[in-house]
Amino acid sequence: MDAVVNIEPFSRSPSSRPTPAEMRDRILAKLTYQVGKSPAWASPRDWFLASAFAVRDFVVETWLASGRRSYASEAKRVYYLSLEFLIGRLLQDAIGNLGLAEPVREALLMQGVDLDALCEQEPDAALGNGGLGRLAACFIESMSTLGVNAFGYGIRYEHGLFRQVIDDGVQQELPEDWLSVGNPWEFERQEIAYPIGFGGIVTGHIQHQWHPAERILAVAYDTPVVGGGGLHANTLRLWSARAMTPLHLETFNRGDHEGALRDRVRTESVSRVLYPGDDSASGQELRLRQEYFFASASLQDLLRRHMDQFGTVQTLPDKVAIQLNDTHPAIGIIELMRLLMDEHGVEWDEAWRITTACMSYTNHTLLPEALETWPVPLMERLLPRHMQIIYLLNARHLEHVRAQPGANDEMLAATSLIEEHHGRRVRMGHLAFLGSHAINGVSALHTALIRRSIFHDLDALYGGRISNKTNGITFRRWLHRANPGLTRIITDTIGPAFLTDHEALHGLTAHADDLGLQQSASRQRLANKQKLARVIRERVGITVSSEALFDVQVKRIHEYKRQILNVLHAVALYQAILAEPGRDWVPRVKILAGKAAPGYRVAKQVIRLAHDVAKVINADPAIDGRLKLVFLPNYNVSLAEQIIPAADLSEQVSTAGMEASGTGNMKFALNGALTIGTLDGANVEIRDAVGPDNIFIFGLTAEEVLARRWHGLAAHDQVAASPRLKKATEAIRWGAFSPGEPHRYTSMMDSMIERDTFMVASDFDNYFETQEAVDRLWRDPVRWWRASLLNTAGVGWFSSDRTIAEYANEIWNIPVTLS
Ligand code: 26V
Repeated sequence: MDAVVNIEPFSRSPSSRPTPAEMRDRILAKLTYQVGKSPAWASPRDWFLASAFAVRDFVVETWLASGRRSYASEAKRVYYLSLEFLIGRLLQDAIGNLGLAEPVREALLMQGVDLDALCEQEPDAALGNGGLGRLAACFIESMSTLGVNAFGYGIRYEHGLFRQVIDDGVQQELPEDWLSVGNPWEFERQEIAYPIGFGGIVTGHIQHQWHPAERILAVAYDTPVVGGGGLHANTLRLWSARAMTPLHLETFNRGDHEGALRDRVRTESVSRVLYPGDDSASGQELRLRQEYFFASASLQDLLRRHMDQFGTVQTLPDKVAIQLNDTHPAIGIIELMRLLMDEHGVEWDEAWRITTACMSYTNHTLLPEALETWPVPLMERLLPRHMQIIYLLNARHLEHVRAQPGANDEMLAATSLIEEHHGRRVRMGHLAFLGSHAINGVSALHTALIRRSIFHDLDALYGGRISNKTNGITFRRWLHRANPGLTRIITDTIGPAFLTDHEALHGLTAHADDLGLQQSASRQRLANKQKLARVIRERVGITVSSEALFDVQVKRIHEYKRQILNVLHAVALYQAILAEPGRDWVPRVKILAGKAAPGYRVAKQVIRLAHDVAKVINADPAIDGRLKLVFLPNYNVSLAEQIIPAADLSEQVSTAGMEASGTGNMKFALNGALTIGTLDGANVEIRDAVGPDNIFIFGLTAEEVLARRWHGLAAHDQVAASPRLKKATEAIRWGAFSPGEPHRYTSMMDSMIERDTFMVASDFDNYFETQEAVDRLWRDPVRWWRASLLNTAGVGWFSSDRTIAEYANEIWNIPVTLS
């Protein structure tokens, strides 16, 4: 097996680098005294825990020193508020960032333990749904790398994103239990706990007082996150809900044993599970409770820290930058106002100045169904004081709107914090905009679109706040660790500078025609593909050839991401091969993975269709292995780390204008996969970075999508004009892939043709032809591998270090220079 962690971009000073023997002693001490096992009886999990504890000691040294430095320097701190942190496994990351790979590997070898196998023991921390949560994880690691003093604030969900099991093509959701093996990375901080109120009444007129009917405790759990180079570590502080009183003793003594615990169970449900939707604002009260719970705890915590050190709230904007990751923590704007006014006696205007100077907000979606709004009655019941503040804020804001030349009712309705159309609801996006001095989109196109659409009117009123911050990914996880082989090859070609300076990857451009390098890269890809082929065989029992083109689409299942386009291509290609079996077809393995939100019926149908189509194609002897379709269940961060380095082709085919950025697209390109994609999200910037000849762009542009929506969406003409599309959709429609239930997909196909909301029919032919262009390039390995190397060389800019430097310099007012 390949070494998972064999690249040491960062060398520790010799005095702080343990020898393998010292490392072994440290691990054995942890095994003995912390895990309580002797080596002879230790299970792989015990070894994992012992190693994690031993590595953690180094992390903690950096962490405590960072904390001391941060305090002494009085430097401004960033607070990144996110309901999701999709951090995945941490051991490899910590080892790699600390530069401890060799001593740890050798130490374990001395005990006959393989580090790579041991890393597999770690549960994948899935405290997030998808892109938004993974971005937060990359960001906190980059902030540590750049030495930006930061806290990530979120919720310590007892159960992360559900485990996906596929039963005969049907997705089942099983609870996830990442904490059951024990979490060696976290420190419980019983003493750091804040009361969080809900409900009740408000008294007072000038000085208001909220008397919540219910109070629960938010208890801190800290995880240190060490940056690349091991010089700085930040804190990921996750809040856990705890009842104020653990047990109602009187009830218990009366013999009502369950009743005695009822309150506690209810209270603690706030941090029990992550919401598994990534598509629609769930109207559930529990989610609003989660949002307020973590926003309030975080703000109380950062205010206390500031007061302890500086003694006055006046200086808050000089010392504190609060980044809202989407609108989920936007109630924090009102909570900060409440704390400043009701608890610190600050006047409204001053409180508003402080709040807006501290807050900034990132928008991650344009999808109307994902734009959060909360029913006014619910907010009034749960957060009565906050609702008062919202009304007052809205009154002042609408006064400003009315003062505009040409102000009218339409303008007032569009910009009000309260939506009046579908029952009265609070618009969290508007609130986040009003309460922030900076608002950003996550790719150039997305930012242009939010300026034009959802924030058009607010931008006109409060201009100059919107800017773009194109997303990024941490190369340490997504290249150095996930693809050590390629990392080694790049190092051998251009030296190690790129390991710490992402722009140095450009140096690879000059070597793109080097046949020796091309061959090394292709050999490495083959090895990665062989590894993935083994995973595929083990998990789903399908045998695939590593020589075939690996065509990969992995992401949440969503109509706008158009996995259906990919499945339709599989069907059309299948039919084409059957029609001309003698042709020299390029062998392809299509690999799909991703979870559907449990309540998202169409997304689950797409998964089922992929399985039905796969069953037929994979078993057809006439195809002779030239086309395979594989759906890998339970996609998560660690599976992504195995899949992405093995991809030849990256599918980024969302309907133009709908994918805010995408970050998987960056991971694939960095690892040398070529992209087939639409001009959507960051694909646009990836095309500019790698050059139009090294990416396969197809489909309608965002402008054209808009125009077509305007002209109506029926796709009869497209289907009639495309024999290929007609044949593929008809086959699915009449049950060729679901003979036991022939009409399983009839309405799905009909709706695509009657109202092609996602432009699948419109884009299909162009997509199919572009896939043919992919095949042509594949037949020319010298050109293919040149393009692949140019992808890796071109995407250095998509490092999250660059993204964080932009946030720091342009939003947080924290000067940061990249190496
Ligand atoms: C909304 C909701 C609604 C309630 C249930 C839970 C839930 C969870 C998430 C969301 C918003 C999803 C927004 C999101 O994930 N956007 C993605 O953000 C990525 C990072 O910026 C970006 O690359 C993706 O294009 C974008 O879809």
